[in-house]
Amino acid sequence: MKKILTSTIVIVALLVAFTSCNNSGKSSKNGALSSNNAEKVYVAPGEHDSHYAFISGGYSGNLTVYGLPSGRMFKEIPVFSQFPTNGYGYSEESKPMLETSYGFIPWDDSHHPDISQTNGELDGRWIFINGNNTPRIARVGLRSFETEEIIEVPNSAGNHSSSFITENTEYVVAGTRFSVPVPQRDMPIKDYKGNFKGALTFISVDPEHGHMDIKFQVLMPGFNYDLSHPGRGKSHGWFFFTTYNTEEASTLLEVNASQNDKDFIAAINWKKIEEYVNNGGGTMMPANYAHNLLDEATHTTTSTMKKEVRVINPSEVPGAIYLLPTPKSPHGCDVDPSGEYIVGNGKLSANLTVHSFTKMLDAIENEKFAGEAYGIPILNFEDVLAGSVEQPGLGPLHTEFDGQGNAYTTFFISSEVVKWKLGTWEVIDRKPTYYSVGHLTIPGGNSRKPFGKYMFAMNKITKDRYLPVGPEMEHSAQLYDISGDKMELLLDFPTHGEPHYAAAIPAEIIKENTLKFYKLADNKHPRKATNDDETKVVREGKNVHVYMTMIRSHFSPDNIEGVKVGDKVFFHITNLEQDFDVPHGFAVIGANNAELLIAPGQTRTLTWEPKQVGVWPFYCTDFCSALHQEMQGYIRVSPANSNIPLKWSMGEDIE
Ligand code: K7E
Ligand code: CUA
Repeated sequence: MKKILTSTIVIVALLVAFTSCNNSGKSSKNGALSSNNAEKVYVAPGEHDSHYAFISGGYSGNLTVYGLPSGRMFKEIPVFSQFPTNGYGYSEESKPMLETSYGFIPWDDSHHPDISQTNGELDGRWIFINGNNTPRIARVGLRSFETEEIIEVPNSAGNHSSSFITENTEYVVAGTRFSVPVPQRDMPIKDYKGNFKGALTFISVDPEHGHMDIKFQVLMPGFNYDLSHPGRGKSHGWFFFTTYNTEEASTLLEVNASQNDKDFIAAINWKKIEEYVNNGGGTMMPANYAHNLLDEATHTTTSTMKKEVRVINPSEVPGAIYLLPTPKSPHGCDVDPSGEYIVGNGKLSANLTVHSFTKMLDAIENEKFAGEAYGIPILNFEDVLAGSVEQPGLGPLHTEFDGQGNAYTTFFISSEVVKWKLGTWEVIDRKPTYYSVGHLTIPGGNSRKPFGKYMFAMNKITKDRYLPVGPEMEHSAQLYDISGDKMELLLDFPTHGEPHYAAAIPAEIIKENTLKFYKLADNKHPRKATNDDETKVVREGKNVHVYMTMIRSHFSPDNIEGVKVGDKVFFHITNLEQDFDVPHGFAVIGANNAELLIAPGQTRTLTWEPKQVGVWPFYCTDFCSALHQEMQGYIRVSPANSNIPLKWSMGEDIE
């Protein structure tokens, strides 16, 4: 009896010890409920977050900007989708950005943002992101936070293993998820096997301006190229792509593409191919793809159709391409900061496979091949295996690194993030995610220098995490503190669209360089008006061009007459403000597009086709001053056959 009592007392004492530990707030047991964790994400009013997070918008086609650790959304940057909020894709200056070989495409599905690098470290100049559906790569400037360039990717379909960049931003790489006939042609679907091709596209990036140009495409066997990452450090010069459907099935892929015990990671020595191309190698093939570029001085995008692309068949460059067997339908293809380890996240595999770059080079040198696929050497699984993490969880998708020798892998099916050690492959920690996690991001986690303080997981299913808002919820992200041995859940925050991947970066790398306004003196827009003397209305046949200015709190001109039904009116409006964060808006009744939100110093054009006779108002849409409501004007529309002369004024009546 006494013995039992004693042990009970010991247990109670232990429990008390644990509880008091909890009360001190040091234990992770209370999770996000502990006040200590609340402090870790609290950014006081007026204070700034320590990191930017750029989260892909998935089927919104855009890119959102968040602060960490607060989880506050600062901006949605329109990229592939029209954005009525500011007129992107509606204004005449921005419409060419959405031109493609299929015509004007106002939408896409964006997955993987990646920040430019210098020497393998994030330099914060640009962020690249892929359009998955109509294959495109976009470059967003991180001075203006605007989409500056989009290049279409020919011979591609489902541009998914994109847009990852090499460690000096030499290339942004785009791989096709769906293999297709190259060139496209009318052929039976059942003849897929052996006839379809998977294009891996290397797009060079001009080091000064970031301008993109397709350097070459490698026409690989007709597998699905799912994800990719560049080598870095010792493996710089190589690029790695996961594949699935090495069965080359064209129907019921959930069964037919899950037959092979192992698919491949394709290792591409792009340096070697680049050298071959620089010496005139490869074949120019007819193609049709758009290259859309924003001119900073005119604020205007021009779209050019390119007519050929350089293609390479793997057999042309011996020693440049190898296949690493990887179980089982791998999704993420992640390279650690040292460049030695290549993680293949086999969706259907019990273990997580890690390949060794050094072993791969050895096997290549000793020509230890297990066979070949379409002439591409296949290495032996055992020869390239660095190790595997045994039974870490179910449904691994993506891995990132903290720069301290640890890797963090998401598991979709078991809804968790698992932390494990590179080299020993032991599992160190696991934390649940809510629910069904896809990608995860560590600031710089996709570079040689991760800033391993935070990690956030982007989840596919939100369910009960927020107040219900009908059958569809915004997706949810979860922020963890990873500075200790164990991960600590700090915060849930909603995201927009479907964030697949995100890129995050310490704020100081970007924030000092951001643009406050466009300098009027540098404005080279051909239809600008930089003072009231330059305002005018000009008729060119049925087209009426209005050269207008806006400043707190009026438009000039604000009365216009002489426009007729059947005319096409172009409002070219320059915002004369030279101050941070003073945009004005412009909207006119019955316009079949959207408003314009015009940044200080910028010129934007809205097209309006008046269909009804009358006197129609236009107004500023952004509450810009105490007299914002007074910022309005009228345009008189007369019958098509009228001879009311074209006149305009501001501050006096039209006589
Ligand atoms: Cu959603 Cu990177 Cu497109 Cu995985 S991908 S989740
Ligand atoms: Cu300008 Cu409101």
